[in-house]
Amino acid sequence: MKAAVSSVIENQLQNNEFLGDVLEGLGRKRKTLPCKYLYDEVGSRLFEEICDSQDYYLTRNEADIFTTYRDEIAQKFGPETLLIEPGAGNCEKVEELLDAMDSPRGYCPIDISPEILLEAEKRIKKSLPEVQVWSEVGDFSQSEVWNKLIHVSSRKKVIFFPGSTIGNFEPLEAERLLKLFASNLGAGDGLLIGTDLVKDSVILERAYNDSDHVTERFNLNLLQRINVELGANFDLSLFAHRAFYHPLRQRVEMHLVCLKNHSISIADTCIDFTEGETIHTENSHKYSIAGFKSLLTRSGFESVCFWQDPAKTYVIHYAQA
Ligand code: AVI
Repeated sequence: MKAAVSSVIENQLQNNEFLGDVLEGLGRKRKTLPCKYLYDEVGSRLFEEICDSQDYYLTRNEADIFTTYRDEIAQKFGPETLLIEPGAGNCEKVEELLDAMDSPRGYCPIDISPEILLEAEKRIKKSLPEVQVWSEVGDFSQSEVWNKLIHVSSRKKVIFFPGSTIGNFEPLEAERLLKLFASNLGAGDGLLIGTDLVKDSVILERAYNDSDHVTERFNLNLLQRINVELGANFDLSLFAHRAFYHPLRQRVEMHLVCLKNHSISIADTCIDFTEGETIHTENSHKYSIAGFKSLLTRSGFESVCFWQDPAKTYVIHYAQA
């Protein structure tokens, strides 16, 4: 009963934060919504579909790099390394790596969803029973959750941050996050991180405008989520998905374009939309190898080496604190 009450309170707190962020973002002159809200249950499922799509090369090419170089990568870590994965989700990418590691000390996935973590923990315990797993529920961009990991002793730690997730942070935010990672590592500990490379805008734009329109549904689902969870009345047919590469900012921007002047309401607040204006829902920054190395240096890491797919679309960097 106590647990049920506390989970109701927790849900309410999360909804209040969601409402506050939505009203703040839509109250701006240039409307925006934080991309973390794209991932409710439906959004997470759609994102998995994006990862499997032919046009979204990132997941496939990163997986190829891991399959080709997993032993070489694991050797860089050395024996008895503790692998920490912030934003682990279903921990799908880590098994191959853990399997290649020499007597790993254990694995610490961090995620905001306790349900997803529990399921992933069960799966890893089944497929790799010799690996100890310590899951932590929390927001990896805040120091609190990292403090909870202090009790896990290890000879060496490596933070594993695949999927080009770092690209969804603004450059200064990315630096802040990498500094937070560095502050939770000792000298010689590692960071294994995946980044998408700057490339031809046609390839980039195809990846975020896939021919099956899954990214479009993923983007529009954010409005549906606001309708369901916050009682808003968005008409999804009055918005269109738009994703384009901004060469100066070196990022793919995702927007929802308003197709007709109208107003909506969320919790007694009325918000006007003008035809042609957009809600900016996500940035996906692309890095050159040199550009990312310099971000690593600014954040307290020293680049050790990197691996690429044969078509040189994607990079996995290894750096030391
Ligand atoms: C999770 N993240 C790295 C994806 C990306 O490529 O920025 C999210 C995504 N948005 C649209 N397609 C994929």
